[in-house]
Order: sequence, then C-alpha cells, then structure tokens
Amino acid sequence: MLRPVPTVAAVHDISGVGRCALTVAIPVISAMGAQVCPAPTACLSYHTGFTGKKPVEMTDLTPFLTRIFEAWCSAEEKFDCIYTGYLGSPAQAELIARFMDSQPDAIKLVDPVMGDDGVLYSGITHEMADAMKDLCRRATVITPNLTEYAALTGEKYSLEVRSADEIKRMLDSLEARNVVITSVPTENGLANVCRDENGNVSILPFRSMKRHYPGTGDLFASVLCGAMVKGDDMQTAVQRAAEFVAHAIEISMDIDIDSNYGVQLEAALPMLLRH
Ligand code: PXL
Repeated sequence: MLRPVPTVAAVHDISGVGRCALTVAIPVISAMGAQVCPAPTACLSYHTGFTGKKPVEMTDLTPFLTRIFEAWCSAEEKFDCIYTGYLGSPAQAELIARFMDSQPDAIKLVDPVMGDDGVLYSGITHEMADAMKDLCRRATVITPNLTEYAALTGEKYSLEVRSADEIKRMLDSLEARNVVITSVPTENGLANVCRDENGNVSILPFRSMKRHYPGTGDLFASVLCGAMVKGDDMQTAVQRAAEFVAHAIEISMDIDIDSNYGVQLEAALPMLLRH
C-alpha cells in the first residue's frame, strides 16, 4: 500500500527568470518523492543576480506570509519539514519562528540565503543577518556558504585553506543542532563540512567545477531537504546534494548562455528519480 508522501513547507521567494529558490525547490523535492507546499516570501521578475542587466522587479510578500501561516495554523496543517531560504524582509524571520514553534515535530532546514563569493545579494542588510541568526537557533540543520558564515558570525570572509581544527571551530561557532558549511577550502580541495548534534565532524571533499551558477546553493539545500525528509542521515544527504549539484553543473558547462539563468536543471532532474 502506498503511504502518504512527506510534506515540506517551503518558505522561499519565487523568481520568474533565473532558476533559484522555489523554481528549484519545487521540482527537486517533488522528484525526490516529497510534496512541496510553497509559502512565498517575495515575488521577483528576475533573481537579484541580474541586477544592472535586467529589470529586477520585486514585491515583498510579508502580509501574505502572515496570512498563509495563520491559515495553516488555524486548520492545524502538519508538515514533516519546514525549509526556509531567501526572505523578503528581516521581519519575516519572526513570523517563520512562530510558525516553526507550531510544528514541533517538523525537521527545520534553514538555508540562510544572503550572498555568495564574499558579497551579500542586492538588498541584504545586517538586520537580515541578525534575523537569520535567530532562525538558525531554531533549526534542525543549517546550510550557510562561506559568505553567509561570515555574515552570521561577524568574521571576515576568507578563502584561506582551513585545517581540521579550524573547521571544527567554525562549525561550533554556529548555533544550530546540525551545521553544514558548503564549499570550504581544505588541504584536500573544496569540501562541504558538517557537525551533527553529537558533535561528530565530517569533511566531505567534492570536485571543484570550472563554472559558477547562481541558484546552486538552493539546489544543494533542496536535495538535502528531499533526502533528509525521506530518511537519509545528514552525511548521506550532503553527499547526494553535492553529487547532484556537480551533475547539474557538468551538463550545463558547455552551453554558452549567461550563467545567471542557472544550471540546466530540467535535464539534470532524472538523476533524482533514479534513486
Ligand atoms: O539563489 C539564491 C537567491 C535566491 N533568491 C533570490 C536571489 C538569489 C541570489 O541571487 O536573488 C531572489
């Protein structure tokens, strides 16, 4: 007998052009066998990486987010996971925190989406970093990249090679039950590094890719979410996420279009169905 598939409340923006946020989370998590219930934080014409090249129109959906959470709470809707990403305003963190409190049994995956390559995304402020810090404290697992790590801790952004001791210190300096920091330079190349709730540290190297695409952080977090809600442990989920991102980049690299459009996700998705 078919059992009901797990449900994920995905709290992220919807950007019309430029694969990221909900346009990535919905197909990825669905392909992995979980139902995505989107709670959009903002609506954009293009993601903000296009700023200066294309007309980026954005509507902050804070009033709607308030109402969608109220609706779900009043109907006693239950989710197996709450996955949060890009916020339309720092004030949304407080709404999300209350929604999380109403779902004690849900896995809480907080991807503190704020920037990349040492630069915060257009419109991201220090108030947003403080708001994200509050959400991280409530999370089952968080997935900052090095730019977001710097914004959360106040440390300087650096691409220096990190030793195992340094990695442990970094992981311990973030307040969340389980922590994954993505794309950390180590003696063995780039690695995703994690600390679980028992203090176990894993350093998981991956192949560094020649091209960089916006939205791959969302891709990583979405696969991690799909894997964890289907029962994978964190290390397995991190490895699956890294493999899928590498696959998606690999099949996209030879195609000569602006990388802001993102990886050729639709061509990569079958890999997730094969599991
Ligand atoms: O991929 C991260 C992301 C998500 N949402 C919006 C963005 C970005 C990165 O630029 O602009 C709106």
